[in-house]
Amino acid sequence: MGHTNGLAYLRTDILPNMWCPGCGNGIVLSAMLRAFEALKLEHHEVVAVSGIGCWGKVDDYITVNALHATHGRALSFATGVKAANPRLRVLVLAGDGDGTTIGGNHLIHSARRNMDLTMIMVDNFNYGMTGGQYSATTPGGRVTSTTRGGNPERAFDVCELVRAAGGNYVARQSIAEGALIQKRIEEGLSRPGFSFIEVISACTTLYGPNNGLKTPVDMFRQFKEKCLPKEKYDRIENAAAKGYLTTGVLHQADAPDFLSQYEAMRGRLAAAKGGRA
Ligand SMILES: Cc1ncc(C[n+]2csc(CCOP(=O)(O)OP(=O)(O)O)c2C)c(N)n1
Repeated sequence: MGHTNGLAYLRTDILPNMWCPGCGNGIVLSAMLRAFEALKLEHHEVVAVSGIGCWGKVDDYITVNALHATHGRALSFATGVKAANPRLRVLVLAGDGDGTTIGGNHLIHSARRNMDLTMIMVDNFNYGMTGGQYSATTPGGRVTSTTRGGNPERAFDVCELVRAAGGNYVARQSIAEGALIQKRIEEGLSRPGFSFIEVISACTTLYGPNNGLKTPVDMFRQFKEKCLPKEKYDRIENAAAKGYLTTGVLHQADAPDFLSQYEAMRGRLAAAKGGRA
């Protein structure tokens, strides 16, 4: 395949896409397609499993194999696909609601199991598709359609959660860093075990305007100011409390992934039975 800047994986017959003007999903999509091309992935060896939501609609725009799963359960379908055919590269494409709220339990256990999947979670801090309800990543105090007086709950740091649960690779970038998103996806796809990439993104119709960021440019400005690599982040006192987020590769480990442990178990059983698997 020649150099197509990712276009070889883009489904063009249904464009324009359904996303709102200024939405970050297009940036993540093009970074992902460029990553496929940089890794020279063949269409037949990739399966993208998406959940339900605005980002979940991404499977409409790609020409690799795609499975549009149920809300919050993309990881379960993806686990089944990978277990059935370990040669496939399986991606999970989910929003923050999908990945951490209704699907939070699956996220914890996919990381604990260290399933060889690459999850790209687009975090726009709310449920975009269904009208901007709050999610588990909506920061405290923020206004959404279900927290009109300011969110009384705290958000959790999903990258920390995945690291603590046992995922091999954890990274975060914002949509103001398209080339780095591509790099993280390439790294995630190249590493065995559970890879998690959080992309901080703009919901320019709901979350942004609800919180004083009236235009996509306002949201971009805020990401450039608040999403910082670790060296810069560490220089800010109480950075997390002030709404700053660390970007870059946040964790890397080489723990064995689920399927290699499973094969090792089968080998032990076969040996115990005198060679018959
Ligand atoms: C079991 C179930 N519950 C609720 C819904 C309704 N629903 C569809 S998408 C969505 C939220 C999507 O938000 P998020 O995952 O953050 O993705 P975004 O749309 O912001 O990209 C909800 C609640 C559903 N489809 N299925």
